[in-house]
Amino acid sequence: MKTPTVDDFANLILSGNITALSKAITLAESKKIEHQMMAQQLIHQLLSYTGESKRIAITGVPGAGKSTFIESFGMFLIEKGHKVAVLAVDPSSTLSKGSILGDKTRMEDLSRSSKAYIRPSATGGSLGGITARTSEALLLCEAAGFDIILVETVGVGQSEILVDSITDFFLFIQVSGTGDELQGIKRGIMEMADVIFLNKIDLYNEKIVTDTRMNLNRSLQFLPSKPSGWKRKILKGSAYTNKGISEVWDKILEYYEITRENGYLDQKRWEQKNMRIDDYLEELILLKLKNKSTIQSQINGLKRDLRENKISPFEIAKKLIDENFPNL
Ligand SMILES: Nc1nc2c(ncn2[C@@H]2O[C@H](COP(=O)(O)OP(=O)(O)OP(=O)(O)O)[C@@H](O)[C@H]2O)c(=O)[nH]1
Ligand SMILES: [Mg+2]
Repeated sequence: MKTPTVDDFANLILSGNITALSKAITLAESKKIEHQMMAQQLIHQLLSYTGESKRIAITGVPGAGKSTFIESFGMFLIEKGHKVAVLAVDPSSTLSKGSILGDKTRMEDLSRSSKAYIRPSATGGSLGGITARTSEALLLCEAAGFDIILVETVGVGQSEILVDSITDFFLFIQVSGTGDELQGIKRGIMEMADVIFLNKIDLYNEKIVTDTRMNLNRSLQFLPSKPSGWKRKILKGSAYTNKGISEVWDKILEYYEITRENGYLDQKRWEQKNMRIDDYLEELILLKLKNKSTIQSQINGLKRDLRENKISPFEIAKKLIDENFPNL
């Protein structure tokens, strides 16, 4: 069989072919430069078919119910006629070797549906790398006709900043409970949240849920208002029983209406695109440097001085840049 050209590939993706989509994402994630370049050619071909989806971040501490929520929410959206892609981002996955996110056992119906596509965690050496890879996967999913992209990440630190830089809307899943649990939520995450979904209300009595909501509301009052003009909302429900799922969707639709109207959505996406330039600059410079055949011998030549504290690691890096890119 002849090797598919970029054109063949692009046409398959545009026709919604999932095998081609998966292959394209794998190419984009590959460490091999020729694979990455092919993925970039593809993305170039497909760019005019991207940008139409709703890009939604779903985060929360481990066990909050993100995957269960995505299963219920995803099926709800499919019933409404949407096509849903789920991407998982886990910056720690290079350490833990594999990810618990994008866990298909929690998304059984969704993973069986022809209207859904689930892609477990992207791996990548650097944070910038993971962001770039996930945004490439996102664009490819859009070209394949997915109009809702859910990006799942675990809310424990830097990962949600990363995810915020590729999505439009930020949903934070929180378990109902006592005030103690709330103190565990980082202020930064609360600031980013557009909707906080108090999950698992089937497990708690109404008073606990109401108290949690009140406490959360109080904390929200101390946060600066969002540049989108959107006021953070707290909703409650259960990913198990589907309670509250449609309310989340209503809020998301409201959010898009407001931010399309006031220009924030365009502005945010524009800023995100500009941030990607920085990601790629870092990556390409590093790649160019590492591909130079003389680089290793240059470094080796300086190692003795490094060991003897005659030169610092910074000075070595600077020297390499200055010598290899004299015009920079
Ligand atoms: N009772 C109840 N249990 C829930 C609900 N949502 C999720 N769970 C349970 O909570 C546990 C964790 O759910 P997951 O969906 O895997 O949570 P997660 O946030 O994706 O977890 P990680 O991917 O490990 O970060 C599972 O045992 C779910 O069955 C809910 O609304 N009610
Ligand atoms: Mg999960």
